[in-house]
Amino acid sequence: MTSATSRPAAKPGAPSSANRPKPAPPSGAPVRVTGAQALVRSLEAVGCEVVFGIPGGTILPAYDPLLDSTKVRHVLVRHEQGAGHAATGYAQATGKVGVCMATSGPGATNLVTPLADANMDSVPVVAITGQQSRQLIGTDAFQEADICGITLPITKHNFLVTDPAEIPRTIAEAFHLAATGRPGPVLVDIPKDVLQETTSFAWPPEMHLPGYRPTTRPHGKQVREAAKLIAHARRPVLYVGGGVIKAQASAQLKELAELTGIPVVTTLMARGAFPDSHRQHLGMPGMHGSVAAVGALQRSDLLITLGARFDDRVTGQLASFAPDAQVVHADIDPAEISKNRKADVPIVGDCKEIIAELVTAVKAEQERGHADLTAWWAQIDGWRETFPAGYEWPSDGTLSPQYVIERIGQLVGPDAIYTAGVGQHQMWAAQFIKYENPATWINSGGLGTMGFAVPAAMGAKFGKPDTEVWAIDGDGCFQMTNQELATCAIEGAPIKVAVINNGNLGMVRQWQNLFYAERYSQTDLGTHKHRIPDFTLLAEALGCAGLRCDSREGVDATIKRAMAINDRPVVIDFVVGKDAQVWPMVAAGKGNDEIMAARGIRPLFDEDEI
Ligand SMILES: Cc1cc2nc3c(=O)[nH]c(=O)nc-3n(C[C@H](O)[C@H](O)[C@H](O)COP(=O)(O)OP(=O)(O)OC[C@H]3O[C@@H](n4cnc5c(N)ncnc54)[C@H](O)[C@@H]3O)c2cc1C
Ligand SMILES: Cc1ncc(C[n+]2csc(CCOP(=O)(O)OP(=O)(O)O)c2C)c(N)n1
Repeated sequence: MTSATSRPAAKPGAPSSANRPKPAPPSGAPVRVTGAQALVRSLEAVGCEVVFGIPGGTILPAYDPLLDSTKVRHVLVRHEQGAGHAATGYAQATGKVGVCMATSGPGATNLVTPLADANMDSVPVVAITGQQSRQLIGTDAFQEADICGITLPITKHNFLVTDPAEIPRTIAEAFHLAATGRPGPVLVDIPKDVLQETTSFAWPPEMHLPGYRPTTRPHGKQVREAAKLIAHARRPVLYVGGGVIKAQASAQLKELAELTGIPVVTTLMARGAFPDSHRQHLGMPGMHGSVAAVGALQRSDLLITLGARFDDRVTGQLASFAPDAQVVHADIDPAEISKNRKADVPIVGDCKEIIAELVTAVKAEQERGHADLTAWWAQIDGWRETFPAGYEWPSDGTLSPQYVIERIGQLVGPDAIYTAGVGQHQMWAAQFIKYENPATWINSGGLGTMGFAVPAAMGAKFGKPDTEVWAIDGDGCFQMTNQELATCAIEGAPIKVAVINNGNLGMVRQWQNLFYAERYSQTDLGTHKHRIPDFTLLAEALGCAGLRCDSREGVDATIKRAMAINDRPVVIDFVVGKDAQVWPMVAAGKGNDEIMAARGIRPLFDEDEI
């Protein structure tokens, strides 16, 4: 939980200039407007460019003035879950706040999954929901749901607005809360009669967020302590997380890494924060991480943890994780520090500022000498040589899913944005596409939300219309949210979707293969046997181009055909084998020492190797 998760303060406090939103038009003397008009004007004033949503009874008053806005574009999605993930994709691609809107009751509850998803992955999203009129709240009125109560544990903050005069301030605060400190989702619930009532509107409003002062500048003493450890550690690792991308600190990270020569690992949420082509990059740690990344963390004597949160998919069994390592932990959210692993040197602040200050402090420390990392690199290079990333071609002659994903990465290149669903295809997209730039890999890490890829790609495309956007999806995931392709086709978002169609809920099947004696309970989707649905026909029906490929020879030509179609979205049905597995793997609940480089090889690390 973030430290900022609390109910809004009831009493106004003294506004601070740091808290005040940047002045933006319209400004000047108050004007008489409806609450709905105040909402749209406020969205314009905070710089909101696009809202993903669906109208309905209680939010309808807001949709009327939205029709006249020349600054805010509304994208009519097909399902509110799509609106929420699109807002997340937009936010992850642009670094700005993503916005979604829904009516009360089912519209609002359909946003619950994307809000939980954004909360887990620290994504700045503002959700605006209609609510039943004030006098009906608590009466089980039509489409009434206590969305503030429901989303309290899965938002950074939420508001129920009971006075139309409060709308500008609430929107300003919602955007400020979503984007600052540890980013996260904020929900603003507005009763219908509050939207209809007349009020006066003036911008900028004064914000009242007493107690909300995220620390961005690190403490100098802690930075110097960390620098001392960094300069003298013999087996250090830069353990880089999604916070480095949120802080837009890739340049600072590269400087620190090159200054110290320390190996770098990037979590699933940090792929792209450090170039994959860089010699010091060992890849992803964790359950499906590279052997070198897992090994380096495990044998490290110092983890320099930057915007990462010691997630269980990374640590494996916590008690045996990196047993000899001291820990420097830098995070903007103090609640993360020592949450899972005790920090020896905690540093609270923004990663950009922290890393920049670390560079200065390490330079000063290095003048007094520093450790030789030659032996450490020799050990790491040994792992890299013995266990390079790779995969075997299926023996039954079917198409290799890893090959398809690898070729997409190679042909489309590192300037594109890639999104993924959840499952085997997601892990292969993390392993076999080479990321060189931050914010080019967008996925659902913390919640692991199937169906994320297509709507997130749609949101990313609206945020970055000139960038090629590819959704790498599974056939299971695709069947959860593919209807947003109709939105993409109608609204002009020509994304590409590569459905890695193995006919199965592949990741679950892999676990059944390994841990449930090959008893495949309810994981065969039947798509291979019956071609139901036929993804190419479905694509055409949704206004997209539909392509199919089931042979190695056809892969490059099909990807190139898709790249050449830019007047509508493209769906490629890549029919692949069902038996491919994601390797390496640390089984759930096991220690990282038991990493399996491939089936049957365990444990990897012997005592005498330490
Ligand atoms: C099927 C599946 C398999 C997975 N396997 C793996 C795996 O093998 N390896 C792996 O790494 N993950 C894996 N994951 C993802 C995993 O569940 C976690 O989502 C992920 O490891 C968390 O990444 P992170 O530690 O970088 O934290 P994030 O969730 O990205 O959190 C970012 C941290 O940075 C902080 N922060 C935010 N902004 C700033 C700022 N400006 N300055 C400083 N700090 C900031 C936040 O407070 C937070 O603590 C898997 C997920 C799925 C669905
Ligand atoms: C909404 C949701 N339901 C269930 C799961 C559990 N789950 C994780 S991966 C997976 C299978 C995904 O199948 P598919 O999309 O075909 O991808 P593949 O693993 O085959 O690449 C399932 C069911 C989940 N993560 N999210």
